[in-house]
Amino acid sequence: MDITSFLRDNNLAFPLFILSTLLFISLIFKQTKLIFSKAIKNLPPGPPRLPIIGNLHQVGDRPHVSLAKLAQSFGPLISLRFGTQHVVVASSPEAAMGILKTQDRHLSSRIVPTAFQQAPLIPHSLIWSECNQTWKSLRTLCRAELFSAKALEAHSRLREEKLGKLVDFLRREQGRVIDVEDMVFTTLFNTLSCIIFGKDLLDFEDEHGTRDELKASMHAVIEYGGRVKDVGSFFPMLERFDLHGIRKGTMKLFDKVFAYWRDIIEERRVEVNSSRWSSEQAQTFLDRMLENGFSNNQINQMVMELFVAGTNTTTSTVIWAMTELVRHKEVMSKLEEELKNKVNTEKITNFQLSKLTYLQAFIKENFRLHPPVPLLLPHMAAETCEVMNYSIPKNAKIFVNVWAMGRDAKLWDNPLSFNPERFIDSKLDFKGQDFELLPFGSGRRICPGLPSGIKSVELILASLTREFDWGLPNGEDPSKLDMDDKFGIALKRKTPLKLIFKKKQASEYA
Ligand code: HEM
Ligand SMILES: *[C@@H]1O[C@H](CO)[C@@H](O)[C@H](O)[C@H]1NC(C)=O
Ligand SMILES: *[C@@H]1O[C@H](CO)[C@@H](O)[C@H](O)[C@H]1NC(C)=O
Ligand SMILES: *[C@@H]1O[C@H](CO)[C@@H](O)[C@H](O)[C@H]1NC(C)=O
Ligand SMILES: CC(=O)N[C@H]1CO[C@H](CO)[C@@H](O)[C@@H]1O
Repeated sequence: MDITSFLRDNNLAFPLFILSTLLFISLIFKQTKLIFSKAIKNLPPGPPRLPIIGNLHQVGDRPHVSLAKLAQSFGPLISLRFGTQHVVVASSPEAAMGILKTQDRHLSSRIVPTAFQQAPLIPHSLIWSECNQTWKSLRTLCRAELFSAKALEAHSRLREEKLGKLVDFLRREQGRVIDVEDMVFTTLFNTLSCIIFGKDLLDFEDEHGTRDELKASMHAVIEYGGRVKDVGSFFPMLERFDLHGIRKGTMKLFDKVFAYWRDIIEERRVEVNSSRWSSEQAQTFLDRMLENGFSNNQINQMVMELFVAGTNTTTSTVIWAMTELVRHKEVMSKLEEELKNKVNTEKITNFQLSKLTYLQAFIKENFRLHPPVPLLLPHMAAETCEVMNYSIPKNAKIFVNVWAMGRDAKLWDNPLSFNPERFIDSKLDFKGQDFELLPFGSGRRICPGLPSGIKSVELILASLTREFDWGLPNGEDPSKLDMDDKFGIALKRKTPLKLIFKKKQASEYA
C-alpha cells in the first residue's frame, strides 16, 4: 500500500494540513528529545521506517499476511513503529512462549482502542483492563458462572434448544440457498443471550427486519474492536481532535445496543432486590451479576464484551470448518463414518462428543489454518523486559501472529494442505500448552471462553453433519471456492458461504 492510499483509506486527507504542521513541530521536539534521552537499545530487528507514520503503510488490509511476510525477512521477533507507538510482533513458537509464558507477567497489559475509551464504561472492562483486581474478579465470575464444567452442563439444554431451532430451519428450507454465516451467528448469539438474559435477542427468521438494527449495531461495535490501525492511539497528540468522531460514534452505538436489554435489567433488579429473593432463584447470568451488586454500566460493559468476544469468533470457526468440509469430500466422509459409529442416540451427549477423535483432529486442523483471531488481541508491555535476548520497551503493543505459525513450513509438513490426520495420535492441543497452535492464546490472557466456544463448535458441526448433506448451489466446483479472508476482530470469509442443505436419507438412530 502506498502512502496516498493509506491516507485516503484512513480519511486522513482532510486534516492533512493541520496534521503536517503539528507533526512537523512535534517531530522537531521528538528528534531533539531523542538526541538527549538514550535511545532504546537492542530492539528486535525490523524494516526501516518512514518519518511520522513509521511502518503503518506496510500493514495493509490483511495485517496477518503482511506481518508474516515481514517476519520472513526480519525474523521471528520483529519491531515496528505505528506512528509514535512501538509495536512488536512474534511469529514463532519460541517467540510466542517468550511473550506469553516466560514474560507473561510483564507483557499481559492492554491498550484501550480509541473507540472503547468511554469514561463510564472502561473501568468495568474485562477485555481492556490491565491484569488488575477488576480483571481478576470479572474473570473469576465468568469462569464460575459461564465456563466451568458445572456451568456448561447447566447450559447444555439451552444449547441444544437453540441448535434444534437451526436444524428445524434448515429442514424447512431444504433445497433453498442459505447464507449459513447469518444463521450460525443468530444461533450462537441467542444461545449466549439466553444464558445471560433468559431470552432470545435476535429473531431467527427476521422477516420483518425488526432486529436487524441490533445485529447491525453489534457488528459495527465489533468492527471498531477489530481495527489494527487505530489511528488515535498511534498519534496521541491528535486524540483531542477525536479525529474520526470515533468515540462519540461508538457511544451512540453502545446506547442503541444497551437499549435492547435495559428493561430486562430493570425488571430483574427489582426481583433480585426484593426481600423474597433467595440465591436458589437465580436463573441467569444477569441474576448473578445483580446479586453481586453490579451497576447498569458494569452489566452493559460485561454483556457487550461477551457478545463481541464470543459470537463472531465462534461463528467464524464454524463457517471455515463447513467450508473445508465442502472442499474435502474425503474428510466429510470420515466424519460421517465416525458419527455413525459412535453416536447412536438422538441427542449427542457430552460423553459421546469427547470420544469423537476425528472430529477433534478436524477442529484442530481448522484452527491451524483458520485461527479466528489471527494476531490474538494486542497485549501491551507493562514493563521493559527481554524476549529472545531483545528488549521489549515498556508500553509497546505486542501481536502474536498465530496465523503465520499455523502456515509455517518449518513447523508443519505441507502446511497449506488440509489434513486432519496430522493430529490423529498427536498430543498437540489448542489449550495454550503447545505454542505452535494458539487459536485461544496462552497464559494469563488466554481466552476464558475456550470451553464454551469449543462445545458450541463441536456440537454444531456434529449435528449438522449428522442431519444434512450440504453442497454449493448450481453445481459449483468446490475446488474453485473463493478462500479469501477479511480481517476484523474475527478473520472471516471475504465472500459469504452459500450452501444448499438436504436432509440425510435414513437417520440411523431413529
Ligand atoms: C472459537 C471461539 C473463540 C476463539 C478462537 C477465541 C479466541 C480468543 C483470543 C485469541 C483471545 C485473546 C487472547 C489474548 O489476549 O492473548 C480471546 C479473549 C477473550 N475471549 Fe475468546 N475466543 C473464542 C470464544 C469465546 C467465547 C465463546 C467467549 C465468551 C462467551 C469468549 C470470551 C473472551 C474474553 C472475555 C476474552 C478476553 C480475556 C482477557 O482479556 O483476559 N471467547 N479469545
Ligand atoms: C483496572 O484497569 C482499568 C484500566 O486498565 C481501570 O480502568 C480500572 O479502574 C482498574 N481497576 C482497578 C480496581 O484498579
Ligand atoms: C433495593 O431495596 C432497598 C430496600 O429494600 C431500596 O432502598 C432500594 O432502593 C432498592 N434498589 C433498587 C434498585 O430497587
Ligand atoms: C541469549 O543470550 C545468552 C547468553 O548471552 C545465550 O546463551 C542464549 O543462547 C541467547 N539466546 C538466544 C535466543 O539468542
Ligand atoms: C463470522 C461473523 O459473524 N462475522 C461477522 C463479524 O463481525 C463483522 C462486523 O462488522 C461482520 O461484518 C461479520 O459478518
